[in-house]
Amino acid sequence: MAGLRSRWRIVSAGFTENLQARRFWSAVPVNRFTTDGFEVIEGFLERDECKRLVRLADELLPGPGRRISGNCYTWVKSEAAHGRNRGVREVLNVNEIDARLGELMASRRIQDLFAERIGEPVELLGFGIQFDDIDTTSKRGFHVDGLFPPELKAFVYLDDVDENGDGPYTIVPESHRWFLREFLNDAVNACTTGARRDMRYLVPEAQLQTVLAPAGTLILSTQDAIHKGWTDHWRRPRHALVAYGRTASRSGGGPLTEGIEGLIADGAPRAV
Ligand SMILES: O=C(O)CCC(=O)C(=O)O
Ligand SMILES: [Fe+2]
Repeated sequence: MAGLRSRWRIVSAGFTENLQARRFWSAVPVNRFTTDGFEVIEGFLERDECKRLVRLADELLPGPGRRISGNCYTWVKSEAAHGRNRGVREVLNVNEIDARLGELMASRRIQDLFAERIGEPVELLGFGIQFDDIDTTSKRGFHVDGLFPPELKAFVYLDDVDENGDGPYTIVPESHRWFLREFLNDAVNACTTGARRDMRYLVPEAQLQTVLAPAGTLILSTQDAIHKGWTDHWRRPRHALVAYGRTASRSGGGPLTEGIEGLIADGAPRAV
C-alpha cells in the first residue's frame, strides 16, 4: 500500500485537478452537453458502415494483445493483472489502418461537434473499436477517467443497444460539475487499495442514465462525469467505435497509447 507521502500527493493532486475541472466547466457556453456532461445524437453512422466496422473489429480482435501495424494494436483487458473488464478488447489507432476512419478523423466532424459545444477547438488522438463481451462479474463500476484536462470521448454504438442487458453506456448527468464527491472518493481511494479513479461512495444511483439507442448513435461524453459500462451485461455483446478527444490547447497529441505497456517490442503480450 502507498506510503503516507504518496497518499498525500494523490489527494492534493486530485484536489487541484478537481478545482481546475470546476473552473473549466464554469467558463464554457451553456448547452445540453456542457450541462449534462453528455449528449446523444442518433443516426451519426449508417447501418452498413456500422456493420463494416463490426466485421473489421471481429477480424482484428481475436487472439492475444498484439501490434497490428504502425501504431495500431489490440488491447486485451483480460491479460491485465487487475482482473477488471475481462470481456473487453479494443483495437486502437484503427484510423491508421482503415481509410474510412482516417477520413472521418480528417473531416473533423466529431472534433467540431465537441468544439461547438465547449466553445474551443478539440483534437482527436485516435479511434478505437471496442468489443464488450457479455460480462456480469468483472465490469468496472462507477469511475471517472480523469478530472483535468478534460477527456472527451465520443462513442458510436455499432450494435443496437435496446435494453440494459445489451451493455449500455451509463452516466450520472451533471456529475462533471461536482466537487466534494469526487474529492472524497479520491481521498478514500488513496487511503485504501481502491483504484485511483473509482467512484464507490455517494453516487446517487437513482440519477444514473443508461443510453439505450440503435446502432449508429453517437454519444458525446466528458469522462470527468461519473460513468461506467453496464455491470450486468448479459444479453449480447456490444461493439462501439470510440473517439478519444482533448481540448486542442491541452492536448499532447496522438497516437493513443492506452494499455500499450502490455505489449513488448516484438508485439508479444505480457500481463499488466
Ligand atoms: O464502454 C463503456 O460503456 C464505458 C467504458 C468506459 O468507462 C470508458 O470508455 O471510459
Ligand atoms: Fe471510463
